[in-house]
Amino acid sequence: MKREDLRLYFICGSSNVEGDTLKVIEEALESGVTMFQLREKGQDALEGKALVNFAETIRSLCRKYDVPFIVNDDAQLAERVGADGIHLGQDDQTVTSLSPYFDDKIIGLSVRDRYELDRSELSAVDYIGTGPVFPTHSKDDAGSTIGVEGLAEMRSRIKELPMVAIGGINTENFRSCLRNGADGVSFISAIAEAEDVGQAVRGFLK
Ligand code: TZP
Ligand code: MG
Repeated sequence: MKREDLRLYFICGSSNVEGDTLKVIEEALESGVTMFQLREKGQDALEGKALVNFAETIRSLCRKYDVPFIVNDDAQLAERVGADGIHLGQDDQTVTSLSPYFDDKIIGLSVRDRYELDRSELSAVDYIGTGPVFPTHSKDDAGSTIGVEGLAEMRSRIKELPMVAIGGINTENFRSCLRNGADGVSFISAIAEAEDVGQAVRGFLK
């Protein structure tokens, strides 16, 4: 994985978008996001064959724009659709229990603070996602915010390990994340709920 891939990391599932999710994802890819994660959650989350088809379509879109395609939580799905990587949380399967498929794939892990860091096996991890930095409405159990101070502290502990910031990040506050040790910023709502997706992405790239 290239550290620069984390710069503008878009995370999305069908419940995050009011209209056509695939259209939003393609527009974001076309406009310059550098990494994409499928995070299919919630009451009406796609399942079974519909989820596989959805993931395969997104994988093809990501290939078209040469953007790494990461699947959240579901290693089986990631492997089945030929994803470029997996992102795991502290309550998901451990990074060391992944199949050999992932040996040359990108492995991301959510690590919120030093307590989670202490119990994380980082030897197999390519990057960590740290947050929520700011308040978010996209994850019910996101917990309290860590602020940019939390990012700075994490950076001092992890040394050179790539880190992406997450949670409540928008065009106003993303620079403060980069200034405090994040290699990149990730977001759901700032792009998924934007009136003009292309404009939102370009607002970060400027
Ligand atoms: N993990 C911590 S906060 C969060 C996740 C998945 C949600 C990020 O969404 P948003 O809309 O960018 O705040
Ligand atoms: Mg998870």
